[in-house]
Amino acid sequence: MSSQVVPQTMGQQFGRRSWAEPWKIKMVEPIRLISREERERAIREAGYNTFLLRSEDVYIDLLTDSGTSAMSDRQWAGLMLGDEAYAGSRNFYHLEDAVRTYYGYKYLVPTHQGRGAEHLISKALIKPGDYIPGNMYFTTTRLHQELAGGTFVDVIIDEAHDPTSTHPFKGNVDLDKLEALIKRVGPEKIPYVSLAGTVNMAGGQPVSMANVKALRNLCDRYGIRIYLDATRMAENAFFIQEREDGYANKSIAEILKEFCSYTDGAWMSAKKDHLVNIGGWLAVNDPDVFDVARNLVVVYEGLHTYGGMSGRDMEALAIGITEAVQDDHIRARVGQVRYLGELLTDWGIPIVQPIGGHAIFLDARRFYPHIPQDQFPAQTLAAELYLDSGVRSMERGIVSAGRDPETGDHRYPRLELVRLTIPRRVYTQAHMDVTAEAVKAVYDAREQTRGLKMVYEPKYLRFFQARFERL
Ligand code: PM9
Repeated sequence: MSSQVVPQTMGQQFGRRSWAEPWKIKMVEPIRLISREERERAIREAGYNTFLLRSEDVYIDLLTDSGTSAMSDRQWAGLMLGDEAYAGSRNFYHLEDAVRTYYGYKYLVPTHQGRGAEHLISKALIKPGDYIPGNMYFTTTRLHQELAGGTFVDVIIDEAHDPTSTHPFKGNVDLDKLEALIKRVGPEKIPYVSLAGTVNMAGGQPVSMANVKALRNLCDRYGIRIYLDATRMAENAFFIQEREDGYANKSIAEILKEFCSYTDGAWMSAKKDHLVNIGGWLAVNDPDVFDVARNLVVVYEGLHTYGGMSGRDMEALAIGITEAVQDDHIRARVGQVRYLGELLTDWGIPIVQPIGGHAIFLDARRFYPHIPQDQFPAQTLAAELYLDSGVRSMERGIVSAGRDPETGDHRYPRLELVRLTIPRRVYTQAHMDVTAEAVKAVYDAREQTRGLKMVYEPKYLRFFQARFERL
């Protein structure tokens, strides 16, 4: 696959060298595009929420990259090697080895997926009244911090909230903002810094190695721990290799391990970087934190040698970890995202820049300047895109931000986005072309589009289940 637009003439083609994915396809799953009338019925019945569509009614599914990757033949073979013992499964030890080898942490607690690990770390470390600074909120992460009695404080650099800023490391922590918080509330009220690489809600934007090193120095001065959301850290390592001085000749695996060495532990939604359909983990260096988390896991997830996964899931995950850090895999993965983003940029469609690791984020504010934020422009855009083409995307704006737990008011994030999330090793360049053309068609019809009103709102993580009607 090329990251360039297809050339018009053979002359232009001369000298061109494309790259391609480091795999070939062995098994396929049919997909189909239902008619416009059927899509109209489907999205109305789903309350204009793409999470409530049936997957059979979707043509190209860019809802999420979570649990939607294609496993390799080795991972499928690994499923046959599942040791389904209740306790001490051999696959758990393979997983523990893989996490130690590539992430470097000492102790591992397996969980059924990322939010299981977020629950454990939040419960283990946060006391009511604590503050948890982080480089932009993530929906499930912040909710678990709040449910444990904490308050999340955003300390990401300002550029992250500006979709047009081309800062190469928009995921960086603003150390001045963090130090101001430490001085205001006192370090004893900050159980840890919640650091994510890459930053999902900012557009899949990376954190630099220089930033995590400086963060470590600052936190050491105040005795504060750093826990990493490592969900897309392999992708973060790619951006460091590409953009940061001194890393061009280091492998993704080396960069990943160095980055983790500046942190005290990590939680992981293995459904992303690790190329499996289910799974997660928490890994830490502190034996006391491990002790608490290992005790909590048996209450909420399962025994400490499976944590909600079957033996075969853990085997596929252990293999996925080794595949996830291969340089040619990551290059092709981010390259495919970039291919779609470059097409849209060339056509003048407003997206978050620079193009991130796992998705293209359409800027719904610039798409629909006539739709006020409380009429849900991004939710509207996701519904319109599905209607046009059967492409499923996800709202990442005011609906995802939810309500302030103290005032009960909507939170109004500066970023009002729709995410076109690319599953790993699943779609081809032609699927990206079809998607780009669908976005263009919706963009061309933008002036006629009206917003939505919310008619059902669940208490937690409302974006998953809220329902809307057309205004
Ligand atoms: N992320 C995503 O689609 C899955 C559903 S939430 C909309 O982006 C980070 C950075 C994530 C993440 C999930 C989780 C939670 C933690 N951190 O979904 O519980 O992107 O495995 O992980 C989703 P689980």
